[in-house]
Amino acid sequence: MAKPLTDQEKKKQISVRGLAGVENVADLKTNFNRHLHFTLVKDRNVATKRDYYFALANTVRDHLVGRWIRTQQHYYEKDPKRVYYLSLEFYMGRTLQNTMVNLALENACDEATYQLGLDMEELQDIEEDAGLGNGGLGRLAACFLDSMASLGLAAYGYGIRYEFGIFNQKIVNGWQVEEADDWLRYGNPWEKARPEYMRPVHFYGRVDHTADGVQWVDTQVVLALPYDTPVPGYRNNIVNTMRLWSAKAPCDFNLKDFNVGGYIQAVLDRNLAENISRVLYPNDNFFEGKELRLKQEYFVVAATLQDIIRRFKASKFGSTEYVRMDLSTLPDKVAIQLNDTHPALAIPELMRILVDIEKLIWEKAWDIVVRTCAYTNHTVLPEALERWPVDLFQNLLPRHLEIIYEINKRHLERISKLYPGDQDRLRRMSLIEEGDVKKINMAHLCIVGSHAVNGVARIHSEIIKNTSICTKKNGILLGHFLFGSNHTVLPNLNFKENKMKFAAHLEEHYKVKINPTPGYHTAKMIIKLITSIGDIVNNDPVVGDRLKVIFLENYRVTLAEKVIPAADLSEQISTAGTEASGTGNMKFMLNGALTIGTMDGANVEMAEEAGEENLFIFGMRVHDVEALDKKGYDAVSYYNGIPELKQAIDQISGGFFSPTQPDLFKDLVNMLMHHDRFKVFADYEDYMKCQEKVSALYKNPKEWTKMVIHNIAGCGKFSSDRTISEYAREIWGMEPSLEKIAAPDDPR
Ligand code: D6G
Repeated sequence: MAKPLTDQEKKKQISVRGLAGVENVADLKTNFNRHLHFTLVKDRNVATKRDYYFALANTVRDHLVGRWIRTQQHYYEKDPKRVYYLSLEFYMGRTLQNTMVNLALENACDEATYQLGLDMEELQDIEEDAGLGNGGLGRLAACFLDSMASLGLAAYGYGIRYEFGIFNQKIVNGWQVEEADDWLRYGNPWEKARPEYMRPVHFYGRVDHTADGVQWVDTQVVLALPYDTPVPGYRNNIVNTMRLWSAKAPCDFNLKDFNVGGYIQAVLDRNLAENISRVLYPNDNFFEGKELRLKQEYFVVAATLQDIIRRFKASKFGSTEYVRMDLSTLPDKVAIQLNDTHPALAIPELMRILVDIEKLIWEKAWDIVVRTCAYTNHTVLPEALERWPVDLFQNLLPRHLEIIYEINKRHLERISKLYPGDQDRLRRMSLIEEGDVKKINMAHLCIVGSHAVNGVARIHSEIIKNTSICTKKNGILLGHFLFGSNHTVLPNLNFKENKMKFAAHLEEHYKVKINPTPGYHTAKMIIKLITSIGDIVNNDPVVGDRLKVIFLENYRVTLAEKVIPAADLSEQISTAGTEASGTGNMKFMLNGALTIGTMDGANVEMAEEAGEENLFIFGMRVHDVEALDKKGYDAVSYYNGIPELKQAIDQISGGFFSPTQPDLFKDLVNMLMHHDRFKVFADYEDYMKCQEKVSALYKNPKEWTKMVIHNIAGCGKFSSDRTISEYAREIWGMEPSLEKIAAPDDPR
């Protein structure tokens, strides 16, 4: 408990806190004590700080409940078009502060906790981050949910309630070690389980083609149990829903043999079915073709589509005779946004529902699917693109494979009509890639099955454009982040290596195998290199206190909130054409850091908005990179031609930073010299020159500040509210609104 303040300190604090609302404060205190007593079953003699956090969280949550129910009633009443944001990741971070801010309760809660002798910030720090994402893609989904609620859209986030989110990173002797992120250990005050809305999801089995139509039979069933989390809009009384599915084994799971040994084993095996929602794959921009991941992707899609159709049929509009007959008006009332290809199975699954279950003819069903679905592409890196082996599909989702083949057949027929004899084009655009292992290209499936495809920054869309791809530039929650709330977007610093320990933990306890493989070896070595350079630089008497090299352990939403506002210079230095957008770049810009960066991703538009002269731009443009590719990139010639570069590389490979293991970084240097896809040496000289400019300007605070002001002033465009307004109008056919709905009576 915080030390009580003196009267004088108290007076000062109250005047700083301003108008907390005396009545509100008294109610909050009463409710806080009520929750401590009735919900947590504690008194103040035995309550821990965590109990106080839970009491506060529950007190604040009470203010959401009426708004949440009201909003959902309002949607049933008005029956607007609904948008469903399907994502394998929602990186929400913490919820308490954001909720208090959006409900305008922050000052009153601060005062109430203060009067109770508690320190609100200290309590807020107890909340676990909901780390159900790797970085940008997941954080974007979280920002979007918030903006959709603030803009009054009838929106739903649908995903998976992973029991373990992104691992906790520990640095031990300079190396990364992972720890399981047991974020639900103490319970989650923000979610509400809804076992009454449980849905079956089928796997495996075989397909029967009968006179009555197609049937997928002999399947294994796993139940999807929804947990609802409220998503409040900014002071508009709207509370939308994020529904995350958790896997539950059915009661009769594996209970075929009724002898005792069989029974015990069957109960123990329930874990296997429930593994589906056990853990978030820590893959950022990297595709790992594991069956468990494919199960996760189908699990979320199958459960969500059942829910969407159930809600559509229950709506005023959907329950009319005509609509019940053929679902052809679904796209008028439902928009489904696919966050990358991860939920791409929504396309064949919706086809299966419409054709096999609702008995629509193929053409009609296909028209509904395409008009309902839209797809956002997040990366051009080939190693990130999802390409599932056909064999895996054949076994796990045999009916979906048939449907994908049929989609492809019709797609290729169309192309051959448009481009007769163009075999190469057919091969390029096919959903099925031939080769040693036949694979399904999920990006192609999404493009064919959607009415809108968008990239996340202008330059990114230009790179991926070939069909009807448009741009919806990424955005971030501006106001919220400036207030220091949890709605930050992570810069691209995800450290995914050495998952050995975590993998072993999962294997031992849950028989889940994840592959902690060499894909991340390089990144792991880079972390070790950074910490090793830190060891040398930070102990150098000549350098002294002027420079410290620190690798920030366990970078996550809450740490980003501390680091970003403190930074002067933001390094956004991806080789042009490799970073789709980035969102950390925007966040630094908003918080007064200047950017040193390449003309890549959203940097391009940041330079446009703030004026190119107000950023430190260096390096190759996309066309330079392409030209260099044609010519052939030769790292060795840069190494030989630039003495400082040569010295740095020689020090790394010669053991200057790893005296006890001189060869430690040899492989890393070898990669840079001979297999560097990112061609970083080609940008080196220009980067160093640009850093000289940064240093010179830093000595001139007046000029520096002027640049900062231009940057902050140019940030408006990077708001996720702006992004969502564009999605709503141009893709979903919905109109954003800043109107409030009526407030309910808050708890007294
Ligand atoms: C949320 C809020 C609750 C609502 C429930 C089901 O838990 O008030 O009743 O969702 O909403 P639908 O799935 O029926 O729209």
